[in-house]
Amino acid sequence: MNRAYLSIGSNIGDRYQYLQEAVRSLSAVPSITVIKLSKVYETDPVGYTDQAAFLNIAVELGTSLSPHDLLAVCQNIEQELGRKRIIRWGPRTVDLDILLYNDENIESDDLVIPHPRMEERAFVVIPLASISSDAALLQKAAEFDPEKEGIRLWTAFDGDDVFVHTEN
Ligand code: PH2
Ligand code: MG
Ligand code: MG
Repeated sequence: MNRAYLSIGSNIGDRYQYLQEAVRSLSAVPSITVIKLSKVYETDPVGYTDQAAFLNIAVELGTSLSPHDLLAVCQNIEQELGRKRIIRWGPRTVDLDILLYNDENIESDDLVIPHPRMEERAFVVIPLASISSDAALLQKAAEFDPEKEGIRLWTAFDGDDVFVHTEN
């Protein structure tokens, strides 16, 4: 089983519901197991700043899919949830980015792993470090000042119960 970490973000419409739908869609794929979810963070927009605040989470997956097949799943989910690519780094209903896949380094035209900008982005590193035991990552997260970076805890609970176990 391969171990992958994703970052999921939304800043249009019912952001929380988009995160939920994205996680539900991931866990509905037979070759994917959702192992761990971070809490939900509300984060000021980075890159293109004239847009609404995001909700961001990090997700740990077990999967038998290759990195490229996992990318295809992520892009399908983005399409199903109505994402339109209009502005680079602009508003999106939902964005699923593969951050890490085992310890692999992948550089192809459509996929670069580790995600090339992850370490400079507090909205990625802080949620990710919260579900990781990687010392270097925890160190990186500790170097960010969440207030200065515009990152706030949005839910006080871990996502696992709310996002994954929907049968009750
Ligand atoms: N995603 C981007 C660009 N800027 N800012 C925040 N806060 N959260 C995001 O997920 C995000 C962003 C491109 O994917
Ligand atoms: Mg992104
Ligand atoms: Mg993306």
